[in-house]
Amino acid sequence: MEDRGVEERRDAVVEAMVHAWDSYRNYAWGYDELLPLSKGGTDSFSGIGMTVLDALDTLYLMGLESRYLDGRKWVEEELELESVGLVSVFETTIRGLGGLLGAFEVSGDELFLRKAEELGYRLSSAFQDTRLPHPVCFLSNMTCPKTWRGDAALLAEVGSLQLEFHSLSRLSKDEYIQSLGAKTKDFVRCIGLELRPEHNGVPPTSMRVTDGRFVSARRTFGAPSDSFFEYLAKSWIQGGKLHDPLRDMYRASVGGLVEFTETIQGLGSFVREHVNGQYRYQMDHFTCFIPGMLVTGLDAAESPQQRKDWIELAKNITDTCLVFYNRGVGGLAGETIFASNGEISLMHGYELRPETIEALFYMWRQTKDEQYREWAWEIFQRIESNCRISTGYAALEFRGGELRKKNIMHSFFLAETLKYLYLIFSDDSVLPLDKFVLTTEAHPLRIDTCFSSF
Ligand code: DMJ
Repeated sequence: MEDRGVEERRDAVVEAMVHAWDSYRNYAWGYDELLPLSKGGTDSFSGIGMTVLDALDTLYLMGLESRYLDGRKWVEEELELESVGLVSVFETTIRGLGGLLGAFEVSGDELFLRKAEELGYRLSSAFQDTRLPHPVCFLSNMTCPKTWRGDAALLAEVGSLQLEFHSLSRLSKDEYIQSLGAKTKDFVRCIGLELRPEHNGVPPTSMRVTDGRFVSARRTFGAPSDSFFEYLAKSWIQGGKLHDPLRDMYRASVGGLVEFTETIQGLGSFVREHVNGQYRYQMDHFTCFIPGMLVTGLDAAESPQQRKDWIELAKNITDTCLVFYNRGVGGLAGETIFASNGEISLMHGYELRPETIEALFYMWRQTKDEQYREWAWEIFQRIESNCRISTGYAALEFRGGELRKKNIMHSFFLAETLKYLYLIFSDDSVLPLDKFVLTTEAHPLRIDTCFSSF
């Protein structure tokens, strides 16, 4: 028998999704994201309807059928990729392509696969003439201009496209589309070739797309590198745990993570950055993706002892992320935490981000310790009381000594934050982790056990 309290909590999360979606539907339909304060929409991703694409699989999983069908209809009748301008290849892959593929995986509806093929095809202009992918391209005419960074791109941009493109290649019957997954895995191999022993498995934050050379002296597990590490583990799992070099790259990066992590009084396991030969005591909220990554990648451990160590590290970093919340104004965490000479300073505010809730979800699945559900519920209630307004959910900033609402509801709030909350109060049979791998945007992609890759 299911615990009544859990069922009620899950229903409350579903109601929050209804409120977020209906607000977007009422005030920002077809725009990329909702502006909850001004009751309008913004095309923060060049007008691809990002919130629709990002939210589809969450709506489906929650059983919100009429809303899901409304989103489906929009994809069928309104999504015109040929008229979308300049996009970030990374954001469009993880949110848009991942969203369409996740919707296909949960529903089996071929419409989403057809649209994913078209989007994957248009994005593939980024892969044509350089060693690493261009970071931005026009979907309309499939050209890729330089950015203000010139030939440089960021680690997550070039090294975390492979989960989505691997799935697309596997599902498509088109020969060209089938070739794209391998290309995105080649990018990761290229990054691996540039690594030196002194990097300790942790590449610098940026590299030249022309020749793959590193062009930064900063190394971090936070932005803009985070999902690179996550995708090492997850693409090894997605490919049936068959490709040893990928597993070895992942293991090496966790070795680096151990070096980067220091215990700090009052904070616990703090994941530092490395800049110009020195550690810097700065940890992003983004970094709270690490416990989920560690739990997902446990089978890559070299020994039972290492497995235990990784679980312990995951637990400790989750605890640190909770400290960020408990010490933040309103009980929510801002973007970055600094620690120096025994002093700790937190940025206050909250961007509706999922990473700590994601950590709680994976720790719950791994340990079945009820405490993780309790913490998730606590954070959900803080979101409800601080971020919810009659026209949606608003991110928060700390200005003039108080928390103020910001005029944005990010699409990842529907794709990730509310999905992880729903999953934590659901049975493990909803998205079983031996059958699905969740992308960095929490879109479920099926693990293929008889498909050797990389
Ligand atoms: C999401 O879009 C993805 O998780 C991405 O990898 C980085 N973080 C944002 C949400 O915080």
